[in-house]
Amino acid sequence: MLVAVVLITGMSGTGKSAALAELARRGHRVVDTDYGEWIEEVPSTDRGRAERLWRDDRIDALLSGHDDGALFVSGCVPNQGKFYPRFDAVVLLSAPADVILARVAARATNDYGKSAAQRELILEDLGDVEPLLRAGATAELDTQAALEDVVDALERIAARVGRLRIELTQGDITQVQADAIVNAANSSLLGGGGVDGAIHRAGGPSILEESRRLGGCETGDAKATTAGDLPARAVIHAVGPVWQGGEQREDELLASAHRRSLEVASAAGARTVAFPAISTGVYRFPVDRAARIAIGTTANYLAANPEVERVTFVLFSDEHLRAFEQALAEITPP
Ligand code: AR6
Repeated sequence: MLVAVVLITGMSGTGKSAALAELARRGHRVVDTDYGEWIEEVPSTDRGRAERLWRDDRIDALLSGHDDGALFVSGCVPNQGKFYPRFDAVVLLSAPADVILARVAARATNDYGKSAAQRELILEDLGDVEPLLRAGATAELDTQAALEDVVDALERIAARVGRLRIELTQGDITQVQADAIVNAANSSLLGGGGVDGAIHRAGGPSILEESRRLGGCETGDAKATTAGDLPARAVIHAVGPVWQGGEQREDELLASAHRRSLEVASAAGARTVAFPAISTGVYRFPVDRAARIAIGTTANYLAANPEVERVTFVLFSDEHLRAFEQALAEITPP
């Protein structure tokens, strides 16, 4: 799943609680800041009613402590705007005034809006406050739609804005913990030097035994075996292109080797995948160029495939690490 923090805001009666309950039912982490520890009441206001504000320290800890999957936070308080930069999306839930009034009159969970004075305030807020929320929101959803559709849309928003789950590390890929380890193989799939040799040595002979039955692999494709003694579920044997100057579809074939590796890893149920810098050793692919292709292809795949939680590139040398850091910086918003 992506790392994404989404604020769901909107006036009373627009369906924040219902959306949150459904998101929780679907397994997402949710926090309703209308209740409990998140709010402090501040006495003075221009309208003579106590103002309910987010407690900065608590909200700050909530947002900075979240680092896995989607977190949906709901709330509607005057001081929420200062936290907008910390959210990946701010979604306004809205509905026409008559729909809102009918909902608050009918709801059993919350007494707010049952009195004539409160109904008056709701209408006033719709006029004054909702336009401010709209101006700060990155998306708006009309909650006259079925709850299922509203929540589907919220999930799509989280998937779209989620931050990349690509990590870089320097070291030996056979020492890295991941569900699937990608090998930079050759089309015979019968072993070789470099990272291929290291994986076969660390994984033991069963990997080669299985590989023999696969009948080789085209350049740009990938095939899986089990991982032998390695602490992974699978080894994905990818065949990158030999660099021949750049006119022999090398870029396309290297992208394809990454995409196919991720597809095969997904099919094997892997949530975490580790890659070496395919083709940049014996196959002499220029490292900067290979890094951009590897990172770009992986980012596109992850954006469309939330079931893969994390991809780690395990880089052997300082030079490789720097090239991948640069490529990652180029596609990461500041
Ligand atoms: N962990 C992580 N990266 C490594 C490791 C390791 N243990 N060992 C080497 N690397 P290469 P290729 C780096 O040559 O260019 C084999 O013989 C290495 O520094 O392993 O795709 C196959 O059988 C380089 O950055 O793969 C093929 O015949 C990167 O891994 C051929 O080499 C890839 O280097 C494939 O050549």
